[in-house]
Amino acid sequence: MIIYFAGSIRGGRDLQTHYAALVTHLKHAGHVVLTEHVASGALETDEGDQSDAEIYAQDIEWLDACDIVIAEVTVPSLGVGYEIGYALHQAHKPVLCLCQQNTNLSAMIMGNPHPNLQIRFYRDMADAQRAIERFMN
Ligand code: 6IA
Repeated sequence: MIIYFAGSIRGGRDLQTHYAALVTHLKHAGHVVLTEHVASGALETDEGDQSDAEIYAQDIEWLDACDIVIAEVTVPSLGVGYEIGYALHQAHKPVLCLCQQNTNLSAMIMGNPHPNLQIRFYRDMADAQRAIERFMN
């Protein structure tokens, strides 16, 4: 599968190691992850050379091209929220939101009844990986 992985960048990088573990898991399972940079440990110091307009255009192109979106939504991020809305309502892609247990997740995600949206709260990485497998099946 071609996967768009979404995770907080300017919203905060507290869970970067979780993003990296999830992206590694997806790649080991044979999937293509279009957005590997979201999991990069170097992003805090080096955002790269792209302008914001170029980043936006590239990400929209990838959202249109992917098979599914997997979003780690524990750390609130305007960009991730926008991507989820775009994926569901414009690109018509299935979206899995993964969230650590005991997170006060936004009502705009929790309350969205869209049939292509699944939200799963996880205890640990193994639990998150099981949620991904169930979503893909
Ligand atoms: O509002 P945030 O920055 O937290 O939004 C994060 C989300 O927006 C991620 O899921 C990304 O898909 C997207 N996004 C935000 N910034 C970038 C970015 N910056 N590059 C690609 N996607 C981004 C520069 C990164 C660098 C490696 C060139």
